[in-house]
Amino acid sequence: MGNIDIYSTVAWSAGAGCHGGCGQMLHVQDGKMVKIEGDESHPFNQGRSCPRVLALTQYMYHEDRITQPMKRVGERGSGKFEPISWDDAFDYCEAEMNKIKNQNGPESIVFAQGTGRDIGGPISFLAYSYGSPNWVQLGLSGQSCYTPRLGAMKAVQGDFGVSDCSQFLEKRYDDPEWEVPEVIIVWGQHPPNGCPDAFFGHWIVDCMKRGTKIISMDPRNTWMTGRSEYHLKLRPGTDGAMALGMLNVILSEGLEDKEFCGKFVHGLSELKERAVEYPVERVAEITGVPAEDITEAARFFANAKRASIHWGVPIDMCPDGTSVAHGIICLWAITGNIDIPGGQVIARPSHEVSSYPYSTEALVDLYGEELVKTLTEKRIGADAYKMVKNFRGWAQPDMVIDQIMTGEPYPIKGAWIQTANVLGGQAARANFHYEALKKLEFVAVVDLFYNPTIMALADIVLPSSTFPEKDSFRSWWAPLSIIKKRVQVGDCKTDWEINFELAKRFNPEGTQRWGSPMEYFNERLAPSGKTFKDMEEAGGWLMPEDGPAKPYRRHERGLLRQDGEPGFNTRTGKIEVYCTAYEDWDLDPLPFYTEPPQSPVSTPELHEKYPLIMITGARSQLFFHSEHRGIPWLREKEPDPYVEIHPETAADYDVYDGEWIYLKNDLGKVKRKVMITKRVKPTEIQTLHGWWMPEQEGAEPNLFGVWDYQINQLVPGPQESQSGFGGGQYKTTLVTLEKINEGAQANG
Ligand SMILES: Nc1nc2c(c(=O)[nH]1)N[C@H]1C(S)=C(S)[C@@H](COP(=O)(O)OP(=O)(O)OC[C@H]3O[C@@H](n4cnc5c(=O)[nH]c(N)nc54)[C@H](O)[C@@H]3O)O[C@H]1N2
Ligand SMILES: Nc1nc2c(c(=O)[nH]1)N[C@H]1C(S)=C(S)[C@@H](COP(=O)(O)OP(=O)(O)OC[C@H]3O[C@@H](n4cnc5c(=O)[nH]c(N)nc54)[C@H](O)[C@@H]3O)O[C@H]1N2
Ligand SMILES: [Mo]
Repeated sequence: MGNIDIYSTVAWSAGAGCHGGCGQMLHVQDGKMVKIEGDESHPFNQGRSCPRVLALTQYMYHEDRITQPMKRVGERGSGKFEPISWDDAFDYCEAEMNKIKNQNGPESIVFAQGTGRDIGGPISFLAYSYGSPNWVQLGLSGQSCYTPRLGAMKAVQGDFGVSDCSQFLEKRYDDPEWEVPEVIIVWGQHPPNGCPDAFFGHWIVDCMKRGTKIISMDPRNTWMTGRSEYHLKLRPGTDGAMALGMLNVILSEGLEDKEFCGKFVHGLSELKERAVEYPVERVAEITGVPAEDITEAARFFANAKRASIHWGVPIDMCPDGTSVAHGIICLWAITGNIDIPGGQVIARPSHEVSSYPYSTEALVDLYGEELVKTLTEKRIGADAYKMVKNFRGWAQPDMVIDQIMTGEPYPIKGAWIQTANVLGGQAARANFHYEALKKLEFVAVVDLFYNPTIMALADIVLPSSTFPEKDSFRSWWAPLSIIKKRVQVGDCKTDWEINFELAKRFNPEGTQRWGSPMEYFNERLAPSGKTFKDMEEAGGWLMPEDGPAKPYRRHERGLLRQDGEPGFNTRTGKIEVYCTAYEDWDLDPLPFYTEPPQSPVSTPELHEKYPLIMITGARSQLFFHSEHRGIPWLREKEPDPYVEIHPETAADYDVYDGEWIYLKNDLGKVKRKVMITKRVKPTEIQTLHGWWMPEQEGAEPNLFGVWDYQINQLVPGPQESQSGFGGGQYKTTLVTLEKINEGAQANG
């Protein structure tokens, strides 16, 4: 046995699964990774790791890992695949995709990704090189993951913002410029479990240890809510009303930061008029939270010198998520908590590096004018929703699947699926997605393990790599990091390598200046003044330097606007609580509240039949969405899909702890194991999504048991938001319980 060498890299994508950013030390012996641990010198995680990273050796060298390109040989769904060479695999994809392009046009293939991994760069590179504007988070109803919050921030304040936990400063908590936030509202988030959106969850805990007090906005009891000063247990999906109620308290009591508002807030009087429509008594009735708790929490937040709001995906999953986010932004804006130490800090990519080009000029240069025209003219959803047209560049997921089903206004014939388990976890209306996607002529999936989506649909499967197996880079906020390849497993290639090869075949002219992905990386990294190699030599990461990407008070120093004037990066130069961009997009320029599409209030009859509000997908540390069910160290800690049920509800339905039952509504029924717990209220239940059983038969009709356990069969769609963003009904589905053994409806 050779020596063990220890290398550093940064975790992102396959392996941990997550939104990434943690520095890791890889212990490598004879070309094989034998152990991994957190890198204590890395400012992001400071040595800490999650269970999924710690189990990475089991993931990388798992016997089920796909390590060669596989081509389907039997019928679709038969689960019969045969290994082929990479050359043959690329030739096959090229030929099949060109066939569709010639017959139907390049827009007839959709390029589907999952959540925010290291995929935006490679998948847009391939989609646009091929000529399709239809890059989409396929199945994610309402594109309800961060996009609504990001879109709202961009529109209202011209920039993105996050809770300031010193993450933009190299010395972190020891930096003299940083100040501890007095209060953080943790709103629809469970930071220790998820670390979403380039935010390390334990930063909040680090702040708590230094004195930060927490207000929790969560229908459930969690580790975090138990340590909060205030815990407002609102009814799922009523966050928009809660934000307006708190705005009402602050504005009617004159607790806003008058100096900041006078200088930097546009439309305060209009906001006041809107907030008046939401007196706390009304909000108490909507949300189920006592009026005095709302009032006290609002005062506690507004009276703090430094406060911020850390928010999660349930905000996006509220109907009109972009408006809910708008209301919450108003809270930090009118209290002057933006761009100050310990407040909401403006987040820009370090050194202005991005993994793919955004500007029209750069897009035309790389992909040609024809493609760029289709981004507004043919991209699905751009016509229907001005916000979708003007923000982010993705097709609207609910409309994509409807179009696959109907063929209107033009047919969709193929899908390139990379980093998404559409049928196993991402899509609401899972059965509808199954039916629609079955109609496609060509489906390629790039993944690491067989899953229900591959089994049901794939014509070809291309094996991708985990983060220790790849070269890549990461520019999502700070630090700017490189991901450095240290080992190789089987014949796996990275997403960049796979897409780069095919992109060159489809767009030889636009891509000719790069001979390898590394040459492309160096071009993207250029704004930092460093090459990949330079960064490697400098330790692998760079913290922001003084300028637009580094806090604080950039709005006072004229660092946020193109014209160099003080103020924010909006049309008026102010934070637009009355939002002129929303006005342009035919949306209400002020925050408002909409009741969830299914709820005791909006559908009382349905509620009578299905009296439980089902929250799905409160994150488990052990699994990333539908992943990791086959990793022994992780699965043994959480072997079965359980549903959290309050003791009173369990008694009403006569079910016992550990009993297998069905959760049921008009869309179907799904198996769960009862966990009796006071984590939830009697009126609500909670269960994790993404369940399938890798140990079961994968071929049709079983598809790894997905139809027994996949909760998204019960989640309805499409979204009904006005902006096209937000409103996936993942947290507000109405269901009932049914006993399995007796077959009959339980009482209740
Ligand atoms: N009921 C319910 N459903 C939900 C949610 C919920 O709260 N409730 N949450 C929704 C949200 S917010 C999101 S973002 C979606 C996420 O949905 P997805 O992103 O589709 O989630 P995963 O199950 O992680 O599927 C990712 C697939 O990509 C593969 N993969 C992972 N990393 C890589 C990589 O680096 N390269 C390649 N090629 N493949 C990789 C994995 O093996 C897996 O098969 O799910 C949504 N679904
Ligand atoms: N380990 C792990 N980490 C992950 C993921 C994973 O699957 N596993 N997924 C990643 C992805 S893509 C995302 S989007 C994030 C999501 O992670 P988060 O943004 O934290 O979202 P959730 O875990 O869905 O829910 C967080 C809390 O919100 C509460 N909640 C539910 N409904 C509502 C509501 O209507 N209003 C309010 N205010 N609260 C509500 C839940 O009870 C829960 O405690 O996590 C990311 N990180
Ligand atoms: Mo997400």
